[in-house]
Amino acid sequence: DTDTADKTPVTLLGLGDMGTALARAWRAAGHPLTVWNRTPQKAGPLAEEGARVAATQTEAVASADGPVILCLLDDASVDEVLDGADLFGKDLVNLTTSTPAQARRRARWAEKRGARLLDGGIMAVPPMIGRPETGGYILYSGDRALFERHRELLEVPAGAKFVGEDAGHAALHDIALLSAMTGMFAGITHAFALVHEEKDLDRAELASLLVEWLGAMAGSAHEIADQLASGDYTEGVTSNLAMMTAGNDTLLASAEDQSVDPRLLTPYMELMSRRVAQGHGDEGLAGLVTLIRRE
Ligand code: FVH
Repeated sequence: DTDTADKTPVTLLGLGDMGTALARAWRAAGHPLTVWNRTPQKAGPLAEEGARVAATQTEAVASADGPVILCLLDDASVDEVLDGADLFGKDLVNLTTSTPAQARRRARWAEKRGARLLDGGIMAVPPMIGRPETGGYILYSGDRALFERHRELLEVPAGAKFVGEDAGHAALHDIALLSAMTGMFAGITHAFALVHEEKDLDRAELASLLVEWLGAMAGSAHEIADQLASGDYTEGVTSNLAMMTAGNDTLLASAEDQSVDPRLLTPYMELMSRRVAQGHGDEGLAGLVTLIRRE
């Protein structure tokens, strides 16, 4: 790959699995690339592919003519790496996974040092980077002007979605999506446990059915969002809590019959029953949100 004169130069700190994938995507798109990693050996293959390897992180930042991308393990490693670097006038894009509070603190921290900051949450795994057909994307929040200025470059590794000027909002969306995914994985685990001892049951077929069913049911997120927005938790309800709670008994009886511990499901089922006991059996799922909020 060769540099393309009209492409914005990129400086990338952190060459773990994700950092390396990002680096390769920018190189492949012709962006002049400077890299730095704490363990210098990891930069070797990228140097052979045409990247410039900075001797220190401070030198990498000082010489940056374009955005400085951080892709490190965690928020503490960002502190460690940027400690002592002169950030005045620099454009920082932090793709290190952070909590929303850490992202907001980082934005204030950057502002005090005269830098602009975009926070990013990567919704992709390394093999999806640089391959738009896989549907990966990166969520960004913070400095909107910075996002617009570098949009073309940010769209190289994966789709780029700006989710707001509150610096914590990319991380908050990232964590919300990962949390929902965790619940989905719990459900899939329970489903496979139910069939675990069945000799003549095709797991691959069950997997296909799960993918189809979960995809169809995920649309209920829109119903919940509409109900939360209007405050009317009965709005547009297709399956109400009373009906679903009655169905839960069948799910639990089946788990018992199939010798499966139902602990992945019962906390959620208990919330549903509590809401019904409060007299809200005609509602959809939105009311459960209020039950798990800590006042
Ligand atoms: N890999 C993935 O599937 C996920 C997908 C979603 C987003 N994450 C986040 O991306 C960040 C980087 O992840 P990664 O996959 O590149 O992680 P590692 O391969 O473990 O590399 C970690 C890099 O961080 C460097 N590092 C760690 N601690 C320090 C420190 N104290 N000072 C300086 N650098 C540090 C490490 O350096 P080295 O060990 O090679 O010297 C790596 O470059 C992450 O936030 C994920 O949550 C990836």
